[in-house]
Amino acid sequence: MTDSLQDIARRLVAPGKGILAADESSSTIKKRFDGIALDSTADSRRDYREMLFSADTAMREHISGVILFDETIRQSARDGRSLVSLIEANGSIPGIKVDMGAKPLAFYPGETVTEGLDGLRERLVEYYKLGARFAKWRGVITIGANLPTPGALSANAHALARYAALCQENGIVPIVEPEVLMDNPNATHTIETCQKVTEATLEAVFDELEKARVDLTGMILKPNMVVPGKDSGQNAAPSEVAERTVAAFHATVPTSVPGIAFLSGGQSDVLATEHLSLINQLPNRPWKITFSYGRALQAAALKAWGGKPENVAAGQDAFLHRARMNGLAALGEWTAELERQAD
Ligand code: 5MM
Repeated sequence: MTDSLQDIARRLVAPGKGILAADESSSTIKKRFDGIALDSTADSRRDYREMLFSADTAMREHISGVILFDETIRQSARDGRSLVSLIEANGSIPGIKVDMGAKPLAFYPGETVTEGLDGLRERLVEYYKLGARFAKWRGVITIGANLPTPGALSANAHALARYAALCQENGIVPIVEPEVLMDNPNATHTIETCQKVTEATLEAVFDELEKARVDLTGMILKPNMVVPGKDSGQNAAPSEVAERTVAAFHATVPTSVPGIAFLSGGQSDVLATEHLSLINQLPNRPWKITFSYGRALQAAALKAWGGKPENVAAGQDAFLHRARMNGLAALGEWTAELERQAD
């Protein structure tokens, strides 16, 4: 029997679990590999992802789903098994990034709209056959002088809603990711501005989702946390980040949405964990709240692996630690003491 959208969405936000965002496009993974002086080739990308997906304890206990890039969903491990089957063998759900990236929005200098709707229905049919049961689309919102504009907010929200409807039509759970950037060039905005823009963004997104007749019970929201811009000079207390983030959701996110899975957005890995844990200690949370981190789950593992076959176990240990810490944070049970115990 095929799982319903609601079953898949519920599994993605199961207690103590979250999503591994491993959907870096070719240019992004090249940047990450440059950091460890490793050439980005189809084989090195495969080796890296194989190292992560075959970290059995981390995957089985803490990773509910993995977001893949088009190349990765078609790749096989060194022993010939598909990378999709490695993920499934650990009880985790394969997912796929289906957007084609954020492109300049005509007549809106400094703003983008995410492309990829043309031909999406056919691509979703193929991805389903390849094993994907959920998908991801990221819209990017930039804060700056007079930005974001209502026009860019509405264009990105509309695209997210059309994507989400196509996913559900094809039995795939949409992860709806409207990211208000914290690390764009000259990100001097305050945490107050981030909260205002995050609320305006989520309001526009849910308005368009409703118009597109998307079933909110069969989707996951992947938002940013409410944090100051990286160049703001503001140091927000973790408790303030948690409170403002949840306040933004109360103002905008319908309670029929089953789950919220954060992006990390350029926060340090430990801070992203601490924020998530504090959020999960606040009262009155009608949604399951967890992680869908890319950098914050992978940075330490990538460094420990360093592109060397002899370091696979070290890379997997580092990944297990972050997955475990974030699994605790998803339950509101992370502590600095537990974080240190791994050192
Ligand atoms: C893993 O990074 C994802 C893909 O980015 P590109 O398309 O630019 O290569 C990205 O969409 C990611 O899934 C989310 O932003 C969350 O990742 P972070 O690193 O912000 O947690």
